[in-house]
Amino acid sequence: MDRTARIQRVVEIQRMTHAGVQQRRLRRRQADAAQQDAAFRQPAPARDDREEFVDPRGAAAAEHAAKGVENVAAGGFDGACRQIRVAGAANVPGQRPGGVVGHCLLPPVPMLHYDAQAVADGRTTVMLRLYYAPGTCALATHIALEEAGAPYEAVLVDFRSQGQRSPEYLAINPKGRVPALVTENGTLTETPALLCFVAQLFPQAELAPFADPFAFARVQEFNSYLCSTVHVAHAHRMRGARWADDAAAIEAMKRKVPSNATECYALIEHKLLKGPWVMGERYTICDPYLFTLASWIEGDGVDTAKLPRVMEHRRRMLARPAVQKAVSAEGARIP
Ligand SMILES: N[C@@H](CCC(=O)N[C@@H](CS)C(=O)NCC(=O)O)C(=O)O
Repeated sequence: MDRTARIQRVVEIQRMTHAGVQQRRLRRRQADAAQQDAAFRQPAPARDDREEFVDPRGAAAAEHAAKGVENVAAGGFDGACRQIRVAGAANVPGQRPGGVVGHCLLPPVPMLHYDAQAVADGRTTVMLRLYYAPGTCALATHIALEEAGAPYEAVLVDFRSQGQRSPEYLAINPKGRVPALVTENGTLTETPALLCFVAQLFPQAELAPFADPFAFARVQEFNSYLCSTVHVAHAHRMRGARWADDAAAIEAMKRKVPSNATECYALIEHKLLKGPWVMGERYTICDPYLFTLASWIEGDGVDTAKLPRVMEHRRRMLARPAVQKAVSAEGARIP
């Protein structure tokens, strides 16, 4: 065997070993996912208002399982070489199957495999599942999933019947809130975390500047502000009972919403929103989040005439196909 042949043989052995490890990891993850899937696909109680919790794909999935159709997954993160490949070109326009579509500059993350074509064909149930209620903060993640071309399904949680507090939903998200994102590795909550997860999982969509620690910290800074301050200021309008039992105190908190929200949006208008997108020239995961929370400001009693840049950002967002798709899928009303 000459030197070239020997090198080729070594490379081939390494490739096969790597593939074997990947296969075993994949099977383990699929078993975990199937277990979790089975738990929340339990039939809903015989109550009409709980029907939203019956996963529409449940029947199809059960049918596939009965036929022994295996989940097919062949793309995703390659933790070792820190590259991201796609199995099918379906969610990455212009990319050939198996092509490297991006580089993950962060430490290797657990492998996650999604085959958009297999999902589309119904050969697999391996996908992301977003629990949402229309027009809530879950819209931000919904938009990000659309922007990323992610294989996902959106499952409605019916707030009118207090679905977020039903035992079925609490089994998925014990916080009793939306959004919740069910992944192969477990269920994630908290919008900034979900947005970051989507951006990292689909790096080809370039939804966050992962390569630049400072720029990425700015993204986190902005989204943390929306989550911990802006959203909370808004929540005092309808969810005052979280903080007080006394009716007068709840009313007092409600009265404070317009001034608190106005203060938050003045800061965004004058200091934080760089334009045209939140972080400047590049669209990031800050944009769907701002868009979502800013769709509440009229209801919060904020004078939108004083926020021309925030309003322009909202219009700019509405022109994006991904935003239109998520908004119309939810039937969300954007003023
Ligand atoms: N910090 C959480 C907040 C989640 C949250 O409060 N969601 C609201 C909708 S915008 C909700 O589910 N409310 C239901 C309730 O309070 O019962 C996040 O950013 O994801």
